[in-house]
Amino acid sequence: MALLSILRYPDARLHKLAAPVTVFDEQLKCLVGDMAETMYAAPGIGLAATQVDVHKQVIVVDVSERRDSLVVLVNPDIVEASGVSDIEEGCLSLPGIYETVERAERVKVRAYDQNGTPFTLEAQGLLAVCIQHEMDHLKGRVFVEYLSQLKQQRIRAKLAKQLRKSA
Ligand code: K1U
Ligand code: ZN
Repeated sequence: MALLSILRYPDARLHKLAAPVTVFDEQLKCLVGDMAETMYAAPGIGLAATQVDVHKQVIVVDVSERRDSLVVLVNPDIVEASGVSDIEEGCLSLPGIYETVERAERVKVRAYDQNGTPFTLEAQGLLAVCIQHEMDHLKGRVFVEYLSQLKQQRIRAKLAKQLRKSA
């Protein structure tokens, strides 16, 4: 397995649309393994393939405290959504930025695992929010894009300052 580098906002590649996976092969399993290792090392509770510059519909998520409950979602599709959640979100592509975005509190998701086996997952709370956040990445959308233009400007300025400091 390998650690992958994570694209930083406002990299234009974060806005690419991910294509559905059509072949469930060793290359896909390798990508899933590398993404999980990268997410745990970051550390994060989710990661979308888009963030590692692979434009396929693949997500890994683990919101457990013990970091032992990996969920792999290939070609995820939300078939039911209800309620309103206002959990604060972070993003490995925008380190240090935390904002609340309105999401569904509960979702029912249909997806495939890395072997091509279909399954349905009913999620709520942080897991539901994280899945919606990662699915947005697959559509080329970053969570801060739900915020006002003024907030987005401030965030871009903060990230630019962070970059200058680290250079
Ligand atoms: O960049 C990402 O998509 C991952 C992101 C997922 C997420 C977090 C919170 C709400 C919605 C989606 C993160 O994992 S940011 C890091 C983070 O939240 C975290 C890291 C370590 C322990 C606990 C949380
Ligand atoms: Zn993110």
